Amino acid sequence: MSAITNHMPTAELQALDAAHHMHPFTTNEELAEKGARVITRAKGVYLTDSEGNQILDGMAGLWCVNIGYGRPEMAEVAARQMMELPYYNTFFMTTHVPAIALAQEVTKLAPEGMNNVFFAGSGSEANDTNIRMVRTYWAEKGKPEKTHIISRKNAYHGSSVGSGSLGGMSYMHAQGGMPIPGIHHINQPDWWAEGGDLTPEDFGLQRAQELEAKILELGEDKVAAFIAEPVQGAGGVIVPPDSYWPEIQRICDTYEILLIADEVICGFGRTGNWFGSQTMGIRPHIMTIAKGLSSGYQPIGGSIVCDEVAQVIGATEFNHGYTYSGHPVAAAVALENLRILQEENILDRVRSVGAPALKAGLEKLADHPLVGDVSIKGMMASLPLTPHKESRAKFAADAGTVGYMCRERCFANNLVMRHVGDRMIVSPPLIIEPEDIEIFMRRALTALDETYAQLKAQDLLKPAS
Ligand code: PXG
Repeated sequence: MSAITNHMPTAELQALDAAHHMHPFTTNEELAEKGARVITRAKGVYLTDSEGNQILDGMAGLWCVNIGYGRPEMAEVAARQMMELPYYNTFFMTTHVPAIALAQEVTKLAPEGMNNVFFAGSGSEANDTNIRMVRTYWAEKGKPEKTHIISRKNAYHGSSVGSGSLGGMSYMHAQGGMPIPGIHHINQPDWWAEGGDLTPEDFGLQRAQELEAKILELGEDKVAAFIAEPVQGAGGVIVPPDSYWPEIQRICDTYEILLIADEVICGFGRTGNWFGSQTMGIRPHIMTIAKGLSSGYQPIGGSIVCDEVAQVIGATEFNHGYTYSGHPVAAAVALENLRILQEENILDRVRSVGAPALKAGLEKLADHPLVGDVSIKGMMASLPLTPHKESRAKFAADAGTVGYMCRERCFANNLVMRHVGDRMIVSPPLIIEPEDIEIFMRRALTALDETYAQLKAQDLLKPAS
């Protein structure tokens, strides 16, 4: 594959990038020292950088390019929609065909009784909508004190002030005055890291029962909702023990708490069903969507809302919305994405081919001395790295040191595998073929071997005491 030449030399691009472009979750020092990798194009599951390297994208961008890169139909639909109606809003009693059609299609795929969509431009925006929607719902039901929302530590729900407050990332809360009042975080169901000597089932129950304890502490009449990802994504692909979700569902039902399932990563096939809620057997009142809704080809998100909540919200004027709620080009592109997912039976293929091949490949990697476990649901997985498998030990080095080292070795081997702390994360496009999964595994194994050698050389293979 030859390098793209119709751009400046990489070093110049990197210098300009470092000079003017403020990146999310990045320091200037990193940008100036190493320079960002410049991605110039992509096809299928492969990215091409400005040096012509072909990189296997094991993250589907940021967990979003479910149908893979470079589908011409998506571009054609966008161009056609731009010619016909590039923009109009959905405020003040107006609408347009793409928003109508997408709302209909999304609700056809959603669980029964969830026949309503409020559109946003992203997952963060949609979760901000959810905060206001659940509080407005209870106020309209004559319970204005039901405002508190319970979430989980190490959850990710976005970066805006509202959604970042819902999230449970302490390093995000440390900046910019988060969390906003009325948001509470219970512990996550991460058995591998936090389960100690409990069985996964006992641990899952214990962590679910923290929700009940928090509701009782705050008062049932004060709690509006519980929000959670069916499977935590950015927190490290944490698949809860089987006992966890049934107990959470029981508690939400018992105390009349709205359940918000954040499906931004799990939605649209990632776990093998349309929604992670179906995979985990839960009945949410609201589902947050984004990412896989358009496979990242256009920015779009939203909230799928159950009939009861939508009726109450619609009975008043909900003073909320975004200029780009239901943007016609984004909606048309999302609709085309849903057509491709359905007509090409991509979810069936995930269940019968992709997920089993990914699981088999990762389980082989689990034989590597650094890999502690394989945590997997459908096409999202993580490999916790450890200096000692049997005791599930953490490294003596600062959390994330080893994960970062491994991520760098992956990058050097033309594989995108992100790290969260010392867990390696896998979330490829859903259309990845078994041959590419094999390439993934070969590159990952090389990266793990190189990381191991580096850790040995630097005497970092030590467990935390
Ligand atoms: N909810 C969940 C579950 C997410 O994963 C959001 C909401 C926010 O969506 P927007 O569209 O506002 O970004 C997300 C986003 C990572 C990473 O590195 C994950 C996300 C975003 C950026 C990076 O894992 N998830």
